[in-house]
Amino acid sequence: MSTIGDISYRTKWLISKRYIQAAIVIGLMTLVIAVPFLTRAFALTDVRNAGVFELDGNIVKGSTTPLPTDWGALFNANGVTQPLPSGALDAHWVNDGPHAVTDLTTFTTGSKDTLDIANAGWQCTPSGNITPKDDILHSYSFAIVPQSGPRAGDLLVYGGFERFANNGAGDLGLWLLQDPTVACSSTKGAVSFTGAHVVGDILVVGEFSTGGSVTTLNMADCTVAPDTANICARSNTGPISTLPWSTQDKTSGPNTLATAEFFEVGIDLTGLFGSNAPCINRFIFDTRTSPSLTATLVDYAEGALATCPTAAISTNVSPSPIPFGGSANDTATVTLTTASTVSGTVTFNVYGPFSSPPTSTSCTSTSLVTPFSPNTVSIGPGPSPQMATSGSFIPSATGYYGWTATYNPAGPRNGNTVSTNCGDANETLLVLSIPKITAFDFTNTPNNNDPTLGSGTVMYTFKIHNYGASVMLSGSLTVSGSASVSCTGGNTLLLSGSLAAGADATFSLTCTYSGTSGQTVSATINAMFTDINGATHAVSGSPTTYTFTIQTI
Ligand SMILES: [Ca+2]
Ligand SMILES: [Ca+2]
Ligand SMILES: [Ca+2]
Repeated sequence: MSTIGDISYRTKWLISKRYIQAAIVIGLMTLVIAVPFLTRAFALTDVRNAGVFELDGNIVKGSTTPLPTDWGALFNANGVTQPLPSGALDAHWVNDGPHAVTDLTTFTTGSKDTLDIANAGWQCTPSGNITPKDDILHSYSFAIVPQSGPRAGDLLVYGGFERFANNGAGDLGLWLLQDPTVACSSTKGAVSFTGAHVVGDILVVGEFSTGGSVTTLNMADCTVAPDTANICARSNTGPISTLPWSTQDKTSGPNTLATAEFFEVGIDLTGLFGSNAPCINRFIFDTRTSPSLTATLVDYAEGALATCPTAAISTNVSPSPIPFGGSANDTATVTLTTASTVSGTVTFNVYGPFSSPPTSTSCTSTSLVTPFSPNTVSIGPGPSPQMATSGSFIPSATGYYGWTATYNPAGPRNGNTVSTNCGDANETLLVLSIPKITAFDFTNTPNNNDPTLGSGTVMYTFKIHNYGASVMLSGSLTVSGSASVSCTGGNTLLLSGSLAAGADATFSLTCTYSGTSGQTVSATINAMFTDINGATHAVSGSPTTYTFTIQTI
């Protein structure tokens, strides 16, 4: 059994580092933190005393501790992520063993931290012969924003891994990467990584060294300056035999980890970066020949860890349709993929008027309605989802209008910029002119409204008033019935012609009829109008039909 002692103790920040590829200077800055270890007894704690995760050098949640979670509570025996505690953003478990199986994810010897990931700077290769102390078996990640306590609102990231042996000195690194596409796996020969570094990527390095008879391991950050240090790491100071999942060790029996074969670290990214911490999407634990940036990298285990939520936006224009002269609003709902805060602005734009419902290509700079657009309103801050309503839009012409809405987050922790598309459902406003039938009557002679003689003359009159902008009328007044009926100029009176704003159009039709008792004469208005945008709609108003019955005595 090995012990850990004389753990190197140092802290180093390199806040500016450049990767040079093919004579092109790529302006990448990487924060490099050498994890300082200090040997001392420790109590159960968390990074910056956050009180949300057990950084206690073991894997399972303590039965008597007050802290809400540990690795063994985040994942089941198969590494499947379990329901996460309040404020949690993401958690992933990666299998990188067992030792006897060829590992498809190890670095080629030419891969260095100082190289960019892209352009073959990092390459992977399979290996069935990893030095036991450098062989990672499992790794895991967790991100949370505490909802209460001393670090409420901070973005905390945790990582942990198991290794196969503990003999001799050992070194490790943890990359927190923003590019979600960083990955590599090879079944034969060297394969280049996908993805690239992004300014703000983070590397944490640390080391195990042997000697002495120390049986506890700690990081200075956890206990020396617990309220201000933003990194806190631990290793197991004795064998771990209680594991939620199967693992192995070179010298112990199955499902036991010897001293210093488990490592975990917590990082307060808000403490390091302030409110604009980079959006982490991948984590990579590696083993290495030293904490140096030019160390030869050995094994790695990579997985996802999304610290920033993805935003979705949905919208609804209401009311629609509206009469010309009315107003409408658009309401946007922004939803985040994790329990995060919606905060920022929503910008609404209106396009039109169009003669038909807008499509995905309708919204152009020439159809943008100004000065109403852009109409920017604040949204949140508040827990997802949040809603924002545009200002009231009063169209100056009839027709169809298309709305779009864009969420502009205050920061990456509030999600990404996301927009609706032109022609989306619920984003079309229809503005109608409002011609209306304001009068419809008829006069019967010789016996008005009492056609007891079996025959007579009926004159129909009706009026359409235009409350809106100028329109073209169309349609008809049609007279028919089971009685014999004949109208001057035909039984159908066609409606046609323009109707100016505010004007009346009056129509009349005279008919003669004859029939027996019970037979009917009926007149129906079917009036339409076409607005200045070419859209055709029904004229409103009622009644549109009169029917009378002949009653001879
Ligand atoms: Ca624990
Ligand atoms: Ca690996
Ligand atoms: Ca491995």
